[in-house]
Amino acid sequence: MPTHPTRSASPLPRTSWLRRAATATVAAGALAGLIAASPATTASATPAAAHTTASSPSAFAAPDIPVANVKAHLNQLQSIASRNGGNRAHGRPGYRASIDYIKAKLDAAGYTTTVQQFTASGATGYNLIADWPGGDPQNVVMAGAHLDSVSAGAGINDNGSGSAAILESALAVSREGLKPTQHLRFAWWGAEELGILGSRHYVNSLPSTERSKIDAYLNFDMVGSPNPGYFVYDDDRRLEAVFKEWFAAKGVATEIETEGDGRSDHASFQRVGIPVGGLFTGAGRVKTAAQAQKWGGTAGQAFDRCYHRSCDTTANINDTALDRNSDVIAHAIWTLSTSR
Ligand code: DTR
Ligand code: CA
Ligand code: ZN
Ligand code: ZN
Repeated sequence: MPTHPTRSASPLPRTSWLRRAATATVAAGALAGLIAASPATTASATPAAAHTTASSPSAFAAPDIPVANVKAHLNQLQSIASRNGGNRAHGRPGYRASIDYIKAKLDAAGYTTTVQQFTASGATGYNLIADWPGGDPQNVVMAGAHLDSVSAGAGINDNGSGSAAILESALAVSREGLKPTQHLRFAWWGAEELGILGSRHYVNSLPSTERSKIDAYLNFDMVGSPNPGYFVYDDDRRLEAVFKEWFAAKGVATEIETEGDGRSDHASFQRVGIPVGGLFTGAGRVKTAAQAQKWGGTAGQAFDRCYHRSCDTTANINDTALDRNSDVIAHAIWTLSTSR
């Protein structure tokens, strides 16, 4: 993997033109190492005439994300698992069907989608990359979630929740006709449960000139845990603040995420110096009495007692946590992609 110049912990300053002086001009959506999985793999459509621009005040106010829409995606992922042996794991038909579901929604919404193939544990894996046409290709804001489940179950909280939340934000960008100043890119990763392999393949396949254009990668892995906590990644102060300030304005306490350093797809980006942020509502760790005091729920019980189990179904979701996190994800995407 080419060495990548170490980057500062927080995004480079506005005058990052120097960072790219030698950058070859590569269209944001043309990513090295992308292989069309099928003739219909790459599709694009001209988005509806956009009426929201970065200069208009509304560009800074993300819309409310209807949690019912997010749950409808989870219902679809549950049905996919039920029709495909009970899971959506890497290498299994349920995973490819999950990719196809999300890709169809994005193609219809005007995204330029690409399915990136890779091989892991002897099986073909797939990453889905979706670029929102427009924005400065030299300044990319990414949001991602792994789409694969463990083989034990449907993986609705882990990580249908993150996948559905960013999908609904991407669809809201289209509905609103957002014209961000930065280029917006979304990603759904394969084989995270095998060791963060899909996102690792994506980053390894990116030339360093493409990596240097990514100003931020936001990761959402488990954002609807049934006994939720509100944890914010603290890897980058600017990105952390975007989430924390939104929650504070809503009167929701947050804690720094400590369970997951290196345990999800943000690690693939962090290791090459790209600023990362994200949210987490908890997995197998037990909620303390102090945490139950501020967040509600049950002390002495795991944040998600169905973590990596067959009971991780649509019944394993806290709607309030899913709603709040879907809304703050949209807020972060709006804020970070219209900030120049
Ligand atoms: N690696 C995730 C679950 C996970 C556990 N701790 C954290 C912290 C932050 C993000 C994710 C996680 C998985 O099993 O998919
Ligand atoms: Ca909402
Ligand atoms: Zn997992
Ligand atoms: Zn996960």
